[in-house]
Amino acid sequence: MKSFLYVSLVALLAASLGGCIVNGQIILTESFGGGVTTDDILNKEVVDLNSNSDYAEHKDDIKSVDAISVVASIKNNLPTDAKAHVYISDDPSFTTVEEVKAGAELVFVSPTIPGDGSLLVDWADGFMYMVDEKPVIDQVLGDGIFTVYVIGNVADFDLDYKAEVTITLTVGK
Ligand SMILES: [Ca+2]
Repeated sequence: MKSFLYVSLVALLAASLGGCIVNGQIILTESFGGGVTTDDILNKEVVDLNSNSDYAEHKDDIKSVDAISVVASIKNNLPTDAKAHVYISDDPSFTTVEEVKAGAELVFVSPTIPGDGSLLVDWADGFMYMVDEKPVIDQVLGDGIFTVYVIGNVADFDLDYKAEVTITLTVGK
């Protein structure tokens, strides 16, 4: 009985030590060069998380997606107040607002950007504007490749944006 207990404790200790070595949290940061997006010429960007070596190395060992936050700087080039709506999709072919709304998934809605003004979404509260994390989580757990579309919530929009998304993952075997 005693030796059995000893063996069990050793096994447990080995398992927890092993856990310390192979489990951990990693933080992926992806920048969106962005640029100007208008109702006439939509800006879109294909993201491939595999270009991040931490993601490529651990993508098969992801245990959970723990947090998603966004830092963004957005300038409104028109006099009308607007919000930026960020959509993602596996389909990189959309070129109109109608196609994006119909075929992509809305994940982020910015606060109002005043007409002819600008807005900064900082790291501390960027997560609050994620309206749906699931499509992003699905991409992270999937192939890591998706297209980001940014549109305005008004008929005529002209937004100049730059953004960075931070995704915190727990990985382990
Ligand atoms: Ca994908």
